[in-house]
Amino acid sequence: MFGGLKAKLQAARNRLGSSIQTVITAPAAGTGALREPAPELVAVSPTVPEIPGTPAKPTIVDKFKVLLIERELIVSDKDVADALSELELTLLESDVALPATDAIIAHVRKSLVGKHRKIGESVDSLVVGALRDALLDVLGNGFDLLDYIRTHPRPVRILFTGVNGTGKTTTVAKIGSYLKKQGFSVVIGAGDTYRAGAIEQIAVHAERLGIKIIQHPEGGDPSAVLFDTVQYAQSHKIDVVLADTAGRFHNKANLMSQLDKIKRVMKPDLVVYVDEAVAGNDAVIRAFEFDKTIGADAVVLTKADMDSRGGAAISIAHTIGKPLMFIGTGQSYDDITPFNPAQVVEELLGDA
Ligand SMILES: Nc1nc2c(ncn2[C@@H]2O[C@H](COP(=O)(O)OP(=O)(O)O)[C@@H](O)[C@H]2O)c(=O)[nH]1
Ligand SMILES: [Mg+2]
Repeated sequence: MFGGLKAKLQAARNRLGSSIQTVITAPAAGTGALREPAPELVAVSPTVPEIPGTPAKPTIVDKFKVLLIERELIVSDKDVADALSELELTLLESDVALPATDAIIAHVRKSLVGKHRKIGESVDSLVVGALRDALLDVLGNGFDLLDYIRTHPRPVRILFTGVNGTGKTTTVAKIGSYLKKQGFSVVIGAGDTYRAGAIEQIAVHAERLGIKIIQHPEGGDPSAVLFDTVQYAQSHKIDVVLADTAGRFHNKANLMSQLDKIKRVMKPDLVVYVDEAVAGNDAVIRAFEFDKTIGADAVVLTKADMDSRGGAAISIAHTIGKPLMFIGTGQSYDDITPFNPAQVVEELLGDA
């Protein structure tokens, strides 16, 4: 996951670092900024290993990674302009939505431009710190479903929505399995009464997972099935109701009014919008439209295993203002990961 974006961010980080290194080593000229002359800064490269027989020749990247900011460093807008334009392009190419890209660039610029006086900090940690803060800012806080369930009256009712084929039914099964392993009791409502075979599909998952399912015949009213599911949960003291629904587009008025009715009848605590990470910016736009039309409290992005660009995962929370809750990473029940922004940022910016 995020493999492509990670490599690109690494390149952007090196590029930003070397443009700041140029500021440090260049004589104070031109911009009028007060810069420390080179002798005030210590360029040390003790970490570059000596290979016997070959004199170690640190690359420019190695150099700036250990170049320490000893006194005041002043970076101007102009110094990082080219590197920031490259970062912008990198993000857009990775399908990061424009508003999220703009926010990241503005944040990095704000962190880097101006005065820095951090004794002993390396240029690289200055750059990584700027990128980390910018990414954390757009990724938001995530959504801890376990904590939500623990702190809300039972049964917690969760309604899954989205367009066709994005992985709603699979996600309902995966989350059912995840919650069961965490010790919660679960009932699934087979709310896709529309597509042929949909009821059987979710019923097979439920049976494999040992989870109770409530179903009506194909073609029935999904509100009625989900109403029955909630009633079952109430009378059996079940912790969580997971409601599957048929896929639909936000601009199909009749299907959206059906969803509206479902909401009125089952009164979900959470409406979860499911889309696929591989759809990139399209997923972000659809999530935005869905949220506007029917509302969404959190998002799940599936098929992240098939997406190395990572753009949708980076931009969705910032663009629609709703947290990303889980990432789907494959076809097995365990292929689901709670979205943890700090972990994702470490993965993206880590050296490994
Ligand atoms: N690779 C991969 N495939 C997935 C993931 N989630 C769902 N799928 C597959 O996507 C297809 C559609 O899933 P389904 O749950 O039926 O979508 P729905 O129409 O939204 O209910 C199925 O073949 C799933 O196995 C995922 O995280 N990774
Ligand atoms: Mg389905």
